[in-house]
Amino acid sequence: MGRWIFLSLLAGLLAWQSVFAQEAPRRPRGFGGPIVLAADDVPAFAEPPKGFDEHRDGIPHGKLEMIEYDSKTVGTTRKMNLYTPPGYSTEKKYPVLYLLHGIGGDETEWERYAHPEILLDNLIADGKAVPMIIVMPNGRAQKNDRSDGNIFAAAPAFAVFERDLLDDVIPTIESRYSTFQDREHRALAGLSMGGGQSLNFGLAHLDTFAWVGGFSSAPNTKKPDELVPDPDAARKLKLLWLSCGNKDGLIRISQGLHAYLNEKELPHVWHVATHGHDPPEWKQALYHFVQKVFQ
Ligand code: FER
Repeated sequence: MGRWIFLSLLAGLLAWQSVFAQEAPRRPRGFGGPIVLAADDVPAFAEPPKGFDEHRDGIPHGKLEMIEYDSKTVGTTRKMNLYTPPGYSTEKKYPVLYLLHGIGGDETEWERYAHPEILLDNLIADGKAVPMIIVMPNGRAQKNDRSDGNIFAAAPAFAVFERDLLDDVIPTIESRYSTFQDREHRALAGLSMGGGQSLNFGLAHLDTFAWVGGFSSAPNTKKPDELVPDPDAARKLKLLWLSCGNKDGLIRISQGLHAYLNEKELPHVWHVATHGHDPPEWKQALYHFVQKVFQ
């Protein structure tokens, strides 16, 4: 008898805790939200192998550098972080992945969160990713593009970045580096706010990008029928990628687009790993994404 009272008290406590856990905001603003998982909200890929994110001696290494460009859109000189693969040579041409950061980030965020240069050096050495250039620009297209003060106040500047990317960033890269210059050799992906940007801009410019990925996409993501008003036109994508952690209070945004794409029978990757809205999620998403592009 005592055991049953104990168990029902425990069950009651756990039930209250889960109600509380769903309702309590985990972040200051906007990141929360109930998480309701569907049967197909599961990983499409296994966890990366041990050591995938560790620098290896004895393999060729690429180069990371911070470069500057003049932005007509913003009217300032802006920075972007850039990875060139091992043995980069003007005798060859390379595809380019444009990789966008989140609302609190800047051009250094991907390097800090995921070390794309380590992931790529390892994958290229193992023949699992093609040598590519990775461009990590600053997606906050305004004169003060630092992530200080109220980071949500800069949300409109993340929409302005569409013009900076198309008119300033891409022409700069393609004039300074030895790149292919067609849609099949440009990929656009990003995390959270940058995931929303990638879906918004990539799906609106199917002639510019053939590979588009939204990682843990934020509420800046347009509604599914605005993103993909013409599912047949979007069939020319080589890859449409959606991923999100199953503990991420923003997952409803990716789930909504996934459901719409299923309804329209538009092929896409749906990868739901067991992370939150956090760097481990984005590191493994990038690891898998870069193995799917340009090949
Ligand atoms: C919001 C919640 C989160 C939002 C943006 C975010 C624009 C972005 C999160 C991120 O980039 O990590 O309501 O509105």
